[in-house]
Amino acid sequence: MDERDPFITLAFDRLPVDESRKRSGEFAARMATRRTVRHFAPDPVPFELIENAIRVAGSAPSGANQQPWHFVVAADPEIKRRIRIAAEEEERANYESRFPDEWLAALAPLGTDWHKEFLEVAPYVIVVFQERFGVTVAPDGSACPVKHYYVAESVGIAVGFLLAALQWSGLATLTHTPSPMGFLNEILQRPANEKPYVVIPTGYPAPGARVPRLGKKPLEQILTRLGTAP
Ligand code: IYR
Repeated sequence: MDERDPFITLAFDRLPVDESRKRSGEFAARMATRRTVRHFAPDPVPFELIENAIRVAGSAPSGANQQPWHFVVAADPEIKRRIRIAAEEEERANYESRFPDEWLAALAPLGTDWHKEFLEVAPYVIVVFQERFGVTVAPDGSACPVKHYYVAESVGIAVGFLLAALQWSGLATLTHTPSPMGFLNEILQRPANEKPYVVIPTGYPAPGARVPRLGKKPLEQILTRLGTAP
């Protein structure tokens, strides 16, 4: 094996097709039970589950493999409290005056308002940052920006992986986007090339947690099949 060869042979375990069918069905069934949860139990969750889920997120494909993401996991009650206070301040202004009526009407079925207690109650609040550009150090020691490609798409895919991994490991999640989110750079001390993408409280649901009666579009509505593969 030539260590200088920039290509390696793919490591790929081809599964027996029955095994593929079984796994695909199990995964689909497990994911179908996912609901966005806004009421969490304060119960502890092994950090290992979060670490593994972030490993999964970090395995996502990305533009030019630049992996333009960073995940901050807030478990410290004081930091979670500061995030809650700042998020509620923005969201209060959103709900009370900034959201147009059309937006408020779209949100009505979700039953959301400016209160964001979950930011303190959930044992972990994962804050996902997108690296809008990279930073390298030039020979003279100055910082140079590096262009990143397909940043929002790449981070979106990684967040999809993250949510699926957390669901698969038995945890509930919420995709929360307080707006604007600039306060997160300050509280979490992230550099200016990083922009908050989404906030994901995770943990176990509170006993008896309620969720809106919502459904997903049936397969026939979201899938168009053209022909049959051999
Ligand atoms: N960020 C606000 C409002 C909100 C917006 C959308 I679009 C949602 O799907 C849910 C909420 C909040 O978190 O309440």
